[in-house]
Amino acid sequence: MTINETKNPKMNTEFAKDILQGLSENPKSLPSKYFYDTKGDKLFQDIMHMDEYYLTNCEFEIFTNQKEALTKSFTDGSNAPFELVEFGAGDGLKTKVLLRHMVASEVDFTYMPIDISANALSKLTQSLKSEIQALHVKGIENDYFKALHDLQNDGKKKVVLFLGSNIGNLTLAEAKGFLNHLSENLNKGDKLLIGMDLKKDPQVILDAYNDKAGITSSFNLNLLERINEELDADFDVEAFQHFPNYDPITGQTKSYLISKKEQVVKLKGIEEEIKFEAWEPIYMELSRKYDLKEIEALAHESGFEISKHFFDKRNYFVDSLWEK
Ligand code: AVJ
Repeated sequence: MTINETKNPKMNTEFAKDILQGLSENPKSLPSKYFYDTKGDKLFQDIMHMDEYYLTNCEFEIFTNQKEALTKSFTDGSNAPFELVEFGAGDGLKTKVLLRHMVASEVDFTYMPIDISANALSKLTQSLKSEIQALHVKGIENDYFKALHDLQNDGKKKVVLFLGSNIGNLTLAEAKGFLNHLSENLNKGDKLLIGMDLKKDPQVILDAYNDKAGITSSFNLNLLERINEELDADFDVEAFQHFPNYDPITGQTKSYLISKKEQVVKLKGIEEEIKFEAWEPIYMELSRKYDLKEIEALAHESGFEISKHFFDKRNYFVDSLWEK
């Protein structure tokens, strides 16, 4: 039987295929994009509030302390209306700091969050409408690049926000592809503000992905629980342990779930079995850290010039403003 022939009409075949493929390869892996179901969204919210997870705090500090300079650099002193497009806004906590300031300063712009999740988008636009009444919001439910492509010839300058070190989930090659594609869908003079996590004390980085309360561990294990639910599988989450590591040369933080014993997991929904050796890893997530040289190279290779770097006080994180 193939996945397309399964009897369960509720099963998401794309999910089933990706999970089976990842678990059939050697080494095994699972796509981190599947972390974000309802429980995963909630756990990621908790991660963003942890002391160890400095990334969110740094970016919040940058937006709070440098909102004036950020706003000025978006408009270059011109009064022309523009579009502030955000990829993957989430709950918009950081963006709201900037939006409030821009509205109070009577900057002429429309905020356009793009998300493929209609649910996430409507939650965000609802809360924005009640919290910042004078804001012009136009949520777009689409793929990032399709949405940007549709806006390319509307005659408005664009500033794209891609925050939170979301680029860090991509390999270097994927990041180059992503940024090239982004650049192709912008016009000369359009801008990108991209949040990137910087190389730093390796212990600080490791602690961010290995918090004492075990929230990041639950965040990873939750994908096994999701597979149990959606593919009628029998992962015993107690038999796996979260293990992050950081390579200070490549800047790659990789998270693994390690099988603590030899075991067989049944995926009844797709009639498959997966065998684990004792101490066999599943590669779960990449969170890449960059240095400024790598950021410059990435910008230039994808057709951008760097206008300005906005750092937090500790230089842990950068919101880097690029112009096409
Ligand atoms: C949302 C992809 C930026 O990689 O730092 C947080 C996700 N994973 N803790 C990151 C995450 C574990 C996060 N990003």
